[in-house]
Formats: sequence, structure tokens, C-alpha cells
Amino acid sequence: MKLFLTGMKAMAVVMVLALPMVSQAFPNGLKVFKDTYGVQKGSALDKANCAICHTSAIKGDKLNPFGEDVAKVLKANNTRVLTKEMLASIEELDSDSDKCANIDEINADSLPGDAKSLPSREWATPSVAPIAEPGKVAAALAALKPRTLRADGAKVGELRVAIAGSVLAIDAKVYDHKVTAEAKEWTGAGVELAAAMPEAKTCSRLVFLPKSATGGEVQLYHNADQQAAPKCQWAVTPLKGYGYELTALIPLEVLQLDAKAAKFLFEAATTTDAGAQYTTLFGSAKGYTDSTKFGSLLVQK
Ligand SMILES: [Ca+2]
Repeated sequence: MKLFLTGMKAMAVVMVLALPMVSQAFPNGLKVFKDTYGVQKGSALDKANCAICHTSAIKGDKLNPFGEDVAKVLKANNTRVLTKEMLASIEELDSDSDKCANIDEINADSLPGDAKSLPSREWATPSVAPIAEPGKVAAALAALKPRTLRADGAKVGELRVAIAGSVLAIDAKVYDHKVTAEAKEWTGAGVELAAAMPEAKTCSRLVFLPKSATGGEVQLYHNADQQAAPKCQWAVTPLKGYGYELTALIPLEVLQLDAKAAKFLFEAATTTDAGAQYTTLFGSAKGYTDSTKFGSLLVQK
């Protein structure tokens, strides 16, 4: 009898221990997700916890569309143990059909399984130590989450930004199949950056032309007025495969920005495929005649 009771107790212990496993379908999933994407404490993704994959954070609640895609890839691999490679395989999907790829949402700290959660138009921009030359920008910004420029879902560019002292540091990877110089320079390969103070009615714009007639130049516009941009340092290197990487150091004063401000209006655009494709990060119309559709950089001191 005593043995029987001990056995019952042991079974009860096993059952209690087993319960959380039943309600949490993929026991290592949340940790793998947070480790893979370096989810910061206190961020929206960190607070969401189970709601990254489920319709709510309540244990046992049903999977949301991102969770369903995770479940599919686990099933395809015949396992319950999630890996970062499996997560990578669903990064380009738009699980919740809100027109933002899963990876874009994760990089911008929005929820890939909730169509009501979208990347903020305010982009948290860290401050980093001064950078000596454009050749050192990529390494200095490598750990930052990029924002992606897309045309019909396809990745056209990937942008990382930081404030280095009183300088805007830019690392732009441009996936251009046909890097060209055209008769009208801005219809060939190019990267455009536009910025303004929040209350400003006009903006400053820099146009980087890696393949202009003169073999690479940068043009600065304050409104429509073209001016010289001697203080901007920049470099272009080819990417493996196709396209190029533009790194630049732009004094904030060149863009008429106050280095003490905590917020700047900002837009970025690429011209690719021999002028056939013009893509903006935040959705501004061509020409930047106004800044109403700019996103913004929130400077983290
Ligand atoms: Ca989405």
C-alpha cells in the first residue's frame, strides 16, 4: 500500500511537471527567438513574450499567423526544437499580411503575427563614438538593426544609421542589379537622404551617385538649391553578388540639423535597375517637395 501511494505521488509529481510542457508547444521557442534577434529588455517584442507566436500571452492560447508559420517549419523539419536557421527561413514571409515582412517587423520591434502592430515611423537611432573615416562605418554600425527598403516585397536596400558625435553615420546596402550612370544623374544608380528639423518647412537632401559621369559624386540640395557638399565623406564598395554598399559620414550641420536635437525628420531613397526602380523608406513622393511623409530619427543619447 505504502509503495502504491509513493507511486501515486511520483505520478502526480510527473503530471504536474508535465503540465507546462503541454500548454507550451515549443518549449525553447521563445528563448531561441529572443537570442536570435537580440530582443532588448523592455522592448515591445520582449513584453509580448508568448504573444509573439500566440494570439495572446495567455498560455495555451491559439497560434497567431506568425506562430502558424513557425509551427509549419517545425513540422517540415519533423522536430519541436526551434533553431535560428528555421526562423531565418520565414523572415521574408509576411505572416500577418500587413505588408511588412516578418524580419522588417522584428527589426523595428513590431509583432510579426499581429496585423495591428506595425513598424513605428519613429526610428530609434543610437549615438556611437565618433568614426574617423567612411571605411570604418560598416564595422561601427554592424550590430544595429537595419531598416529595409522594399519594392513589391523585394529587398532593394538595407539601411543602418547612427549619430556619431555631431555626424550622421550611414551604412546603406543597395541591391542594384544594374549599377549605372545615366544622362540625368539621378535616374542612374543613387542613394538619396533627406532630413529636416521637425518644425522646418523645407528639407536638405543629399544625393549620392556612385557612378556619375565624373566617377562618383555627392550633390547637396537645400530645398531645390544645389550646393557643394565638401564636408561629406563617403565610400562605395561592391557587394558580393550584386549591388554596392555606401558608407557615409555627414556632419549634421550640412543637413541644417541641430546636433542637440533629439528628433529629426528623415527619408531615404534608392534609384536602382538603371533608373527603373525608385524606392523610399517611409513612403514620400518623388522629389521631396515636402516632408509630410518623412519618418523620423529619434536620437538615443
Ligand atoms: Ca507582417
